[in-house]
Amino acid sequence: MLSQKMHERPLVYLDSAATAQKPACVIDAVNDFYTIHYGTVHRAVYQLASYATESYQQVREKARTFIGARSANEVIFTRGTTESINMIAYSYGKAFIRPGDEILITEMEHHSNIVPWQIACEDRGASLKVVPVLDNGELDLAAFRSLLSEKTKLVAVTHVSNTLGTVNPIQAIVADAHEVGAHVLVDGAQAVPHSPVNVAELDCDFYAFSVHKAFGPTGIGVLYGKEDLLNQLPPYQGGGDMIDKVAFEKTTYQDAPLRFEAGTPMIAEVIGLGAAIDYLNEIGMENIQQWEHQLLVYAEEQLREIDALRVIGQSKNKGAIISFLVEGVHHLDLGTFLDLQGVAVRTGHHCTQPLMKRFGTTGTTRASFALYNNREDVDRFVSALKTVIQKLHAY
Ligand code: C6P
Repeated sequence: MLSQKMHERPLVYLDSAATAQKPACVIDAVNDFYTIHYGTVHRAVYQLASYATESYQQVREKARTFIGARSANEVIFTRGTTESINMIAYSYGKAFIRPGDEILITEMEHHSNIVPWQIACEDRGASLKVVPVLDNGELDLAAFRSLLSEKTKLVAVTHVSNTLGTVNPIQAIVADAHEVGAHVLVDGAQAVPHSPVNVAELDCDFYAFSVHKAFGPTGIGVLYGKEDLLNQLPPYQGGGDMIDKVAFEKTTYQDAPLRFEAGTPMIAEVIGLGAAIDYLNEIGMENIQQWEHQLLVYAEEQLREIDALRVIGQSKNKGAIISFLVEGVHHLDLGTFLDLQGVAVRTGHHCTQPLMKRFGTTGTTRASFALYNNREDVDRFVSALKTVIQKLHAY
């Protein structure tokens, strides 16, 4: 993938915040599984099915260690961050949210951590409150504290903003929320692939991420939840695997995690997740974090040389994501011309329309880095950007 050419130029892939490229070990693991090991899970006694079930469960344990959960029962496999948040908005909403309650989100949330809560609030007669973002892209923590009250049922907040790169102080947010008796859901989509995450240390109640952004397959995600809390929630979907006993008079359910995994799961995708975790562990999440940080610093240094360019999001604690505007140039034009230079960046609202409104724009150009990027990529990107801006400004 990464050594090919686009429009006859070396590919510079700077869209890992959207989705990450896959290491060979992940592709091989999925391929091997389909080629020689494939079978169903939790449903049969023959050798292939036993092997598949055992492998599937081993990945649950691997994922538990990877995010620092206390028990494998706290790790639910979903289709991704979006499904994880919808699941909690629905099931938690049904169990806990009452008319007059408040759900607190932030202005920097991805649509998938806004819309499910709007739906839940509408269904449950609750109201949605929004923590504002400061000019530098950090959360207004004073406003957050003043919005917290005994009416707050749940705080839903992103760990790292996919648009600004802001790393939020989750531990402090969780501590403040717990003080008023609120639960906390963390959207970890942009954190897990780039830094060590320990849910027990964060003490959050729910944590969601997508595996395709963490170098694994598409269509698979992880939802962490505290075990006692998960077991108080009703199922999100009904079907095979999630039941204890089924009778027409009354059906009883399994405890977490199976309660939330109705139907034949994404077996091969889970196997791919296991390989992705091994790969990340081998490199080391701290090494990855440091590597990406020096790329961020280097890229921001280079970009400062371009007068017409303004970076949106300059928080002190920042992931390797750079959103920017160029005076007199539409982000779509910029993205299109960068592509012709072999540079893949994302343009548009990044599924954060309220945040775009906050910064007075309809979209930005976004370069996002991952462990496979290097300084040469930054140099190519900045040089392409300078060429493109010069061309577009000449029109
Ligand atoms: N952000 C981006 O280009 P899914 O689509 O379920 O895998 O992830 C949704 C999601 C949730 N939260 C955050 C912080 C995210 O960044 C994303 C996905 C991509 O920024 C696609 S819009």
